[in-house]
Amino acid sequence: MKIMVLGADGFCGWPTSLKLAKEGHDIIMIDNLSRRKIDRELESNSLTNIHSIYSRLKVAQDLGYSMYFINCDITNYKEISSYMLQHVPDVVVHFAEQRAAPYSMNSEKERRYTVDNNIIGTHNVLNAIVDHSPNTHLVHLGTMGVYGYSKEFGAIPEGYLNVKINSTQKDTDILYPTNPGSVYHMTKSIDQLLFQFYNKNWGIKITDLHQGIVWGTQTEETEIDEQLTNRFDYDGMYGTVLNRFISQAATGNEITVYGTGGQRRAFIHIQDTAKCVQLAAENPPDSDKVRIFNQVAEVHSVKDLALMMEKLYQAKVKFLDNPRKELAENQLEVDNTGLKSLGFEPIKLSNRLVDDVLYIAQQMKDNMKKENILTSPRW
Ligand code: NAD
Ligand code: USQ
Repeated sequence: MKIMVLGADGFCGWPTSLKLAKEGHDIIMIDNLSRRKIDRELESNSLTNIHSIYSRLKVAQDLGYSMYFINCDITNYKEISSYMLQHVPDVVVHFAEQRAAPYSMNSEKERRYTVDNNIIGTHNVLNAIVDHSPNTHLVHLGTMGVYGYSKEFGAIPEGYLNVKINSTQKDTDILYPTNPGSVYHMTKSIDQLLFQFYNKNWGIKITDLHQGIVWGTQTEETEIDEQLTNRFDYDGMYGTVLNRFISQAATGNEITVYGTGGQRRAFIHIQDTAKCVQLAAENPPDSDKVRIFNQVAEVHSVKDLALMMEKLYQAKVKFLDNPRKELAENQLEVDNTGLKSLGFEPIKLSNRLVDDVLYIAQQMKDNMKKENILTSPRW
């Protein structure tokens, strides 16, 4: 298939592009390299040494992969629509959004940037598909954060909640009520409404993958050559909790638990991100309803992860005032039967896998800027 990957230079986009290319698909990679620019703006960095998109691409092409890169900002409608018209892809995989909750809550500049970038970008992609490639299947990376993280309505279903209407006593499926915890998560909630409308009105085929927190850094595909190395965020803005804890343990820093650590979240390994996107892309839905899958492997509390670091690596755990407005404790159960029915066999957290990531973090420990560990804004 011809697959256009938006956000193909990012943490999830790069290994997924490689995986899809290895599986024999033709990959048109699109990115405006804004994530690398934000690293410079924050004076932060990936813990791993990442090569330029052009060096990455050259190595991948030498391996025989059909990959091609376009530097394009998807908020520029003229550009993204002209590439859609030129390529008419079978599938568009959309990773190209500002994805850090803390960054999106930093100040009005980042709040507005996140909304402008994410909403305009997603809306442009939908319009480019309607106008130039109406049979394209859009696979979007959403987030578990659109649901909030509670068992208020029972186990979290895949996008739609079955309810009984009091006045009619009839059962119906409604889009799960959104409960975002940051401006970033709010943009993903708005994306959902855009998808419902574009599907209803134009019958666009859409899969929204509500992904949990991704951990790990390398995949089978990025390990092939040093120049294909994937990024590893550890800082207070972009680093996600488990990778932060692993990198903190690897560098002799304290494990930074926010609040009590009673927050339960869903997790998935980066190799599985690539696998799940492949499964969704190769198995398109009907166009009569937006298909929503929960892209998660397992649920853990933040505290349990910290205690695991303490036990495995004798790391010191530090409980800090929580900079975020979130539930101090929550219960969470998530339905992930959709992707499993397509063949997804989740990789679960194991000592061996954590050891692999820890080894990389130890190798790269000189790259860690300690002053960037606690940079989250408070909200
Ligand atoms: P990332 O920041 O590493 O990658 C995003 C990429 O998109 C970057 O390379 C960036 O330059 C590009 N981009 C952003 N705006 C763009 C624009 N307007 N035009 C073109 N390119 C643009 O983030 P990631 O961790 O790879 O996340 C990818 C997607 O997966 C995001 O949409 C995110 O919400 C979702 N997701 C990520 C996680 C996670 O834990 N990393 C979990 C759940 C969902
Ligand atoms: N946390 C700590 N200590 C830290 C960092 C985080 O205790 O040093 C806690 C946070 O308070 C929070 C939890 O860990 O309760 C998760 O935080 P996170 O930064 O790992 O995850 P989050 O902000 O939710 O965002 C990440 C990705 C985002 C994606 C989301 C999936 O950055 O793109 O959408 O995970 S999910 O969380 O399932 O909604």
